[in-house]
Amino acid sequence: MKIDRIELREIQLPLVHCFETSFGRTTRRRIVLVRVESEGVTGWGEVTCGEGPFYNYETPETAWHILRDFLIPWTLGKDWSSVEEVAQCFQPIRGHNMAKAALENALWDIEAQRKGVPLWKLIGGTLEEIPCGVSIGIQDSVEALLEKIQIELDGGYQRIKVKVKPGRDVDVLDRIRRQFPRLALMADANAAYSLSDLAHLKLFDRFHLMMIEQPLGWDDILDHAALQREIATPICLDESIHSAGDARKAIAAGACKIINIKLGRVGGFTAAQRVHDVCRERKVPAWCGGMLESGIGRAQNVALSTLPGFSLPGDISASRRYWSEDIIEPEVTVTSRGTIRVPPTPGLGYAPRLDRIEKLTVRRETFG
Ligand code: OSB
Ligand code: MG
Repeated sequence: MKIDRIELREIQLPLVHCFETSFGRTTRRRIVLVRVESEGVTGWGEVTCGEGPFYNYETPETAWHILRDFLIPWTLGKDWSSVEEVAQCFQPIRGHNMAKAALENALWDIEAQRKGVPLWKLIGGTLEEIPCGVSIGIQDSVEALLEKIQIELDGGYQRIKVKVKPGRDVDVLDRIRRQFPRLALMADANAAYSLSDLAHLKLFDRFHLMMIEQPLGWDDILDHAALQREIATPICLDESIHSAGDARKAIAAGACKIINIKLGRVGGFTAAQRVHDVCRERKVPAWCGGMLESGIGRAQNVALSTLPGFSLPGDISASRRYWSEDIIEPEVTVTSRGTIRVPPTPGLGYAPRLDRIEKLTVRRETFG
């Protein structure tokens, strides 16, 4: 696989509804796209970081820098024997997994097209219809949240995740449980608590949540293990898991019973497969997380979710929950059963819309 040309673009895309978590509110996404040309085949990848260094330390600027000054010069013009070999070459860079993932995933797209197989099959996927849940941001009022939950349930989604933070947690969950006693419900804290909140976090047990996601420090494992010993609600780690090694250590320490796998956070499909394998060998359920992706990242999440260990509904929902118009054709749609049927066509299975991408582009740089 010879890499002939790479293009970086930043697009700006307003969200249909703003999205609020314990670390802030997003109204418009700044997304860096990577487009790779290799022997006549074009592949796309998406940098999934937030606008600011709050979910993790990456930003569109740091990703652009790492891609332009390191990852692109290291790969351009060379003939690679496999995508895994490229992933291996990225190893010496500490972190910056979302920058790495964007380029690596574009190469997986190319590889799938070249072999004439769907991307999801190439990475070892088996599920042809994947279960979907939604992640609902913090709302201005509990009434607004309850209304949103009802809308998503009417849409067929199989589980509801709500964002919580200190001061907006137990009372909110109590109201949800009163109205929806049997709802498949979970809460995501995005690292908003600490072990000193132990007594308070124990109160969550009464709501019979499927899990609580990342209650403690963004890079912590040990405190989560201490917390898991004290609460019945399964802990799911998101921010803390950057690699298969992290997953192995977190599970061994008893820090979580479930893992959220995000392509960007772990550095691309190669690493995501390894995290998946660690979970599967240890019978720890995994699911695919989301980062408010545009269609390109979203379509790659769909592919990842077909691996057999993704046994719980992911945060992968329809394009129209995020964008008035997505940048892929067809858009990602969800059935009335709350599932996505994966495309049978070779490659990504969703075509990037060049006209729309061009209109949304605010910055561009070409290499090679
Ligand atoms: O913690 O899962 C998270 C969005 C941005 C940053 C972090 C998270 C999220 C979500 C939204 O929960 C998932 C999605 O709908 O894409
Ligand atoms: Mg999360």
